[in-house]
Amino acid sequence: MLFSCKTRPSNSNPALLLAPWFLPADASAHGPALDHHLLLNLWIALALLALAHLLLLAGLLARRRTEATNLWRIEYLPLTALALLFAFLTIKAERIWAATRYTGASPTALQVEVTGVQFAWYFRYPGPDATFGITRPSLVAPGEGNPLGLDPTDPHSADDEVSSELVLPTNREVDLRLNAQDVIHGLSIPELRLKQNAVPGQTIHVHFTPTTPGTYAVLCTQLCGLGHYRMNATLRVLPPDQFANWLASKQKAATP
Ligand SMILES: [Cu+2]
Repeated sequence: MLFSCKTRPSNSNPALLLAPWFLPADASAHGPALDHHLLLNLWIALALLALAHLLLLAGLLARRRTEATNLWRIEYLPLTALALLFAFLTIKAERIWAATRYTGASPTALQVEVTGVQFAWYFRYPGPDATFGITRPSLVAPGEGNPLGLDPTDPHSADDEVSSELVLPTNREVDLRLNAQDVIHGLSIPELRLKQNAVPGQTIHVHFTPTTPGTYAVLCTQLCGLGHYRMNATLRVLPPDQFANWLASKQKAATP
């Protein structure tokens, strides 16, 4: 299935051939800081490239000198400055990234479980009891409508909602817990500036706040098997009232 993604231009407009040169639209609260840091890295790399060529030219034109004191000035000082610059960029990048990964979500964040399986994504909402029901690998039966192996004897699983599309409200923090059933999959939502592997046997949390309503592609970025190319899903970011209506309609449909 091909996605229609609001933020990605269609190929029918020749003026948009340059579109791949730009970043996708930003739809999450942490995105602008990441974009800013990426641009800072690119500008610094460009400046260093220009400086290196100027120094190379100056070195070719200058008369050759062999004094040992020059070694500090032309070699060790720039090396030290570069090491400090790259350390600063790395620490800043790590902090921006860690904010979505290691700091922990607020207790009021919306809980959503994401499971990667060859070759689909499933999204589970805990329901009114706010607790995910137990899943068992032996109960996994996609053909019978139980792709995650929900245990029907666990009372918490009765109100769990499993969906093949990810639907989230705007301006509310989301705590995603990532699982994989078989091999390593890579959850990627470019517009949310989100990319995290889903690893079998582990539950990995990432948290973020969607800001812009729209329809976005959910991709798999790990080569996870022959059907990897078709492992994708849709994310819909809705205003809070529309999200509440969507969730209520899912729950109503599930009630016998
Ligand atoms: Cu995959």
